[in-house]
Amino acid sequence: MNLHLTRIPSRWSRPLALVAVAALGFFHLSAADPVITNVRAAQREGTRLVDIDYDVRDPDSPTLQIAVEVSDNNGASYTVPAVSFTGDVGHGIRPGAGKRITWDAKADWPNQYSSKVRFRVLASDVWLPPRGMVLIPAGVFTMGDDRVAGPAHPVDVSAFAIDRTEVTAALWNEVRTWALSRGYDLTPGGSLGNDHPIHTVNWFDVVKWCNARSEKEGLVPAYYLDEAKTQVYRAGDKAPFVNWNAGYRLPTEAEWEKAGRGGAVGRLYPWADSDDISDDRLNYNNRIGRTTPAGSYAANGFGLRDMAGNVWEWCWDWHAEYPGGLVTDPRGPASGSARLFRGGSWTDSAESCRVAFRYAFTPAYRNNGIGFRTVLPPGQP
Ligand SMILES: [Ca+2]
Ligand SMILES: [Ca+2]
Repeated sequence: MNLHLTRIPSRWSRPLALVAVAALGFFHLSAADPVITNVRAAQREGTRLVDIDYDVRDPDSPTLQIAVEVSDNNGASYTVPAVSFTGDVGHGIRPGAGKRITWDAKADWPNQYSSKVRFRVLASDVWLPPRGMVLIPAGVFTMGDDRVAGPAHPVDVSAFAIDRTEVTAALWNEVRTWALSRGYDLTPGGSLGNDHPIHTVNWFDVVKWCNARSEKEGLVPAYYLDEAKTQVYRAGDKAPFVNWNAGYRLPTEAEWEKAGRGGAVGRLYPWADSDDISDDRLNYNNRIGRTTPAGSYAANGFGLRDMAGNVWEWCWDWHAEYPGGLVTDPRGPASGSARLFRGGSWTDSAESCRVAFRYAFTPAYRNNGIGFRTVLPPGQP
């Protein structure tokens, strides 16, 4: 543990802080814990920025979650409201030496000075989904509903993360802008504004966009033109090959329905307390006559919004009849003529918004009632 005291330049009328140091920590879970060593901290001269250096090793985890906590009482408690960190902190940090985090103390802790500041760096190898996504636990659920689209049958689904809301126009545009100069052909789509869901995007558009989102974030893309998965799918209308344990992709129909049910059993809609529908639960049936901003209605049991209504959501699968018995991670048939979408839209009836309701159309179809959300397999940095 090192301690550095830094004299603040005189132009600072209320000198900030100082200092330093250290610590380590961990949480962990997989076979080998991450271990943090060699933590050093120093205030950058003439500024209220603090550089926190550390090394972290973990032989069996490609990436880690790193957090920092700040104490102003020599480590008795770590309660300084510090959030303005940049550098090797947060999600997807690769183990290694010479990591650096910078804390903007001016932003978080203005006009403070203390000689009792300590930093604690924490590492976890438990995978957590990125901001805006929810981790859906592995396990069996009952897919289908004999009242809607049956037969109801047990499906075992591996864990996955899924977007809390439909993909918004803002996110669509951010990724599309990045992607257009990198070999992607992506439609502008349509929307009523940045916080509304993107719509008027066909199945090919959204699959390519998933790849663009992955590449933009440094993830391995999910969709390829070739079976060897060397040629990333970026343009044209294809039925791509899939790396199921890579970056962003569409949910399978089973993943979508499991997410949509929110952990509830035997319900018609994504809410657990009733089989009734009402205008305050979702945007449907032309009650409003347009999309609403993504996430305008209450979340289901998994914290997901608009799983019923607003816009339909494309899924991976070609349409086919359900099998009868237990299936594990079903992905639909290898070929077909129509791709599924789920959940109903702002213009559709209550029946279409039931969580087991299935609808499918040619993948080239675009409509102002169809959008999507993405999933991400666990373990992706
Ligand atoms: Ca580990
Ligand atoms: Ca929806």
